[in-house]
Amino acid sequence: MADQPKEVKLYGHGFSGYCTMVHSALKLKGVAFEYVEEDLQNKSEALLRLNPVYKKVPVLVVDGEPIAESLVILQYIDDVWKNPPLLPEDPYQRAKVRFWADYVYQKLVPPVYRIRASEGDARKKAEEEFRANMITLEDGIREELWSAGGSFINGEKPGLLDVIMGSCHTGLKYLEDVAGVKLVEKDRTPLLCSCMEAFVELDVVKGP
Ligand SMILES: N[C@@H](CCC(=O)N[C@@H](CS)C(=O)NCC(=O)O)C(=O)O
Repeated sequence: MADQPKEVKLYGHGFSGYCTMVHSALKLKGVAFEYVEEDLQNKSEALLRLNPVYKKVPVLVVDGEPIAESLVILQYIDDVWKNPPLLPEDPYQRAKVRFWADYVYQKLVPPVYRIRASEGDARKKAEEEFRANMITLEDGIREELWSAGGSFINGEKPGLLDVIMGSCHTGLKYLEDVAGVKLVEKDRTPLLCSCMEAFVELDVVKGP
């Protein structure tokens, strides 16, 4: 077995859902790491050097090697620290999970940004788009991934999609409060709601 990495450092920001995903995955895997909070208005030289292409957090640095982009980082974490696994073993099932993970980034994140940046009709349109895309995600997960049993999309233990959606729960609730909108609808997306709630209640996720 390859040697386990020795030094793990996460550059992040407290209000970033992307960083929460990486943070949660490291905690689920029991990986000890150093956390560096970035000032995004005044980015450190280290961040600019470690992520010269996008200049964004999160960046995970493992034994001096930087990895950027949250979805890439999450899959890297799963490759290096095998247990508990976030992706299924079966290649087709892995592809399905990756498809829906990408869907979250392509179809749920953009309307969230638009809700935050707009008002009136534009905000209403973005809200509707978000809610409709949540229903598509719920249906897709039910049809292709979920196997009834366990509190998570993944089953008994949280997997990649639980980490992604669960890590967005607090931010979505906050956005609902400040923007006065309803984004997470229990009656229309009950599976997603209960999995997200189960995720944030995990002791290991709630802990430091
Ligand atoms: N696609 C990236 C997005 C990361 C991202 O947007 N990070 C934000 C914080 S939530 C950031 O660093 N913003 C600083 C900037 O845009 O200059 C990922 O998945 O990691």
